[in-house]
Amino acid sequence: MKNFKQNFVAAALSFTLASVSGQVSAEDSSKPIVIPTHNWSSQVVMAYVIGGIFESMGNNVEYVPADTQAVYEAIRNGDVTISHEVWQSTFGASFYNAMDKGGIIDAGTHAALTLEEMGVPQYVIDDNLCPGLPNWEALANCQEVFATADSGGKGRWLEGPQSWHGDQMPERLAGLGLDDKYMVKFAGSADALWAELASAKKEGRGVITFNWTPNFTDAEGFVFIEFPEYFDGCRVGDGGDGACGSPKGWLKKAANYKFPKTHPAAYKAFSKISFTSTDIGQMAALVDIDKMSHEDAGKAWLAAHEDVWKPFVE
Ligand code: TMO
Repeated sequence: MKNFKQNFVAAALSFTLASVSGQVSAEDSSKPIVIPTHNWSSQVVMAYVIGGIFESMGNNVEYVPADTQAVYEAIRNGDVTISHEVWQSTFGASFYNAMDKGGIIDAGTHAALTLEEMGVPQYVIDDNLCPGLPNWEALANCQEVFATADSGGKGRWLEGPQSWHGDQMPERLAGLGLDDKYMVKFAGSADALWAELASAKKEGRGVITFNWTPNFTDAEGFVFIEFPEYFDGCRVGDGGDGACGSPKGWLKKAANYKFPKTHPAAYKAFSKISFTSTDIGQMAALVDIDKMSHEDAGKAWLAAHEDVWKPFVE
């Protein structure tokens, strides 16, 4: 017994020394890392960027289209491995709800700061189409500037797909006392937002759409409306009256809790990945301005920006 114990201790000690000197490191599993794709451009391009980074390390990856809110539950139970764009305003609650249930981990925060908010193109401000903007109170006096054929005489807010925020924007209009003057229309896709911005610009007319930064629209100029400041609990879904804007937020990465164990090298790289507003704006622009496919855009971005991503795999 004594000999066995001594041998065991000696073996454990040499194992520890080997680890410390870097001779032992676990191999990543050959099982695919499952990366979700959603319905806005930077997210899909970044899926291929991060998938390409994992492949450059010898890993296998798989892409699955996923619901933008339900994906956190899918990560928690292991059907999906990561999320690489967790936007605070839109997905913070679903992310932390999943964390409360157990199985999803915070894999770090991108350098980019984010805002997801209703706003107007730069020319609406420059041409003074609604005096007082971007202060939200100016909206009360110019609903006709933002009226459209389908808005019943009210001003129209073109919100993103309803799968992103549910009834948050109609609730906000009510909370602000603007619901007698404005209505919300949900766009069927992000592309419908860009099509409406393009046609309004061509006609020189006022338009209010949901948008976000970082995005390809940063380059041209998009002005977010300034609403009463966000605080935890101000939204109707969180018990408030909804009369607040969106938080100036973070952009996080999330992973299934087993990912660091099954794919230690890929997880290490993923934990280091941090994209800036410039990086993310470029990824969106390759699709929304240059009209590349998401997959080609991911490859093109990787080829042009090795200086950005190679340090993540070192
Ligand atoms: C989550 N999004 C960037 C579309 O606001």
